[in-house]
Amino acid sequence: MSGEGSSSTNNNKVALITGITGQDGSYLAEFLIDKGYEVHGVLRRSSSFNTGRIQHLYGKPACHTGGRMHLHYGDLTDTTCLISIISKTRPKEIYNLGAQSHVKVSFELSEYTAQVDALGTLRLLEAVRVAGLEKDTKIYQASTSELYGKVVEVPQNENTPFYPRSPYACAKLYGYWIVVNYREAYNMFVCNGVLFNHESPRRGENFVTRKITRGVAKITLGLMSYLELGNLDSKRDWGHAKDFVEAMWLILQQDEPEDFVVATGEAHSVREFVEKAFACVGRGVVWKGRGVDETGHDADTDQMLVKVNPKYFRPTEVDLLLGDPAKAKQKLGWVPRGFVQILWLC
Ligand code: NDP
Ligand code: GDR
Repeated sequence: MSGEGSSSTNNNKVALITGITGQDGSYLAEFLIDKGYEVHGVLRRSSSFNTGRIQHLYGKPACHTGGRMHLHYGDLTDTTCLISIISKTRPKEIYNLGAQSHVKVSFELSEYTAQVDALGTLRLLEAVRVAGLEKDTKIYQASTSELYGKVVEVPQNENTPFYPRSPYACAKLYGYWIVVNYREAYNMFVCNGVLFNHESPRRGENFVTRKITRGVAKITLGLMSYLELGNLDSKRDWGHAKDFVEAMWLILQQDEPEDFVVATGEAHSVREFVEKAFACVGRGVVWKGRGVDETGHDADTDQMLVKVNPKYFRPTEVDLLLGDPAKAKQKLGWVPRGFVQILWLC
């Protein structure tokens, strides 16, 4: 697989995506292929198939016979392979989406999360320099609203100070600043997209939106009796992943490298998400009890549908994230969709 080099290295439209098998990577690959790019992706070796989100792309003539999608085994913890892939493919644009991206898991895998999310970003930047491409290659870094953590202002914009609240956010903080530093030190075209939560039917099943929508479906089909959740009162600014990958591309099409907040500008609680998800199958939810004893019941039958389980609480929580996408709207001409559609698309 790694033997497949770039078939059109003089082409300006050659992109490399780390994290191509993830939610965002799969939408971005689709988006770039449709725009005529030759797309290279870094694929982690796994004992079971991890290409489910991009499998359908092989069916596309442009990818299958047109040679527009290539996967290379690699890992953000392996400098040598990054140098090799970048030297061979000579991408004009790199999208660094690869990460251990689960906030709760990062408390258990803190060192690994730092290796991938923090040092992985540094390795990628250095690999571009070692390949001698620092003046030719634009780089997008997947930064996150989790950087704002215990927020110091609402809504959060490009000037809001950071206050990370998890090993994941601390690792991403390093990623953010090393990108800024390489831009200033080496005049590289490297940008942070500070993206707020974005979801889709391809979202990992242990993130709260997919967990809720799948839970509601299973309860409706009689395959599960109730859903167990953690903090019901945290609020997130949820958008759709398809919209957000377009913003990533737009960020790299600007004349100057800059950082952008990408968000919908609307926040909703997990509790509200649960209520709206059950409303989709015609059920109202009535809440009883408080804190760890809180439960949600069917408004008509009193059947218990939701139960709080402290196992899903985080040692330090991020209570409210609400982004101000004014700069992205004004400079990129980027427009997000609303919350109602999101529920349908999850
Ligand atoms: P996913 O968890 O769906 O995808 C993560 C991707 O990274 C997968 O392709 C995964 O591979 C890959 N990956 C994990 N570890 C490594 C590693 N050591 N080396 C190389 N690749 C690795 O995340 P999303 O698509 O949701 O997010 C994309 C990026 O954007 C991430 O960096 C995330 O932190 C960031 N982000 C996401 C937001 C969101 O709401 N979705 C918001 C803000 C930022 P595999 O498939 O093999 O596991
Ligand atoms: P988040 O997403 O931590 O914001 O990170 P997640 O969906 O995991 O949590 C959102 C909020 O829901 C609360 N919650 C639960 N979360 C999960 N996963 N499972 C539960 O059972 C549950 N119950 C309540 C959480 O406490 C939290 O407040 C995502 C990731 O994609 C990051 O990579 C990205 O950087 C940020 O979004 C922006």
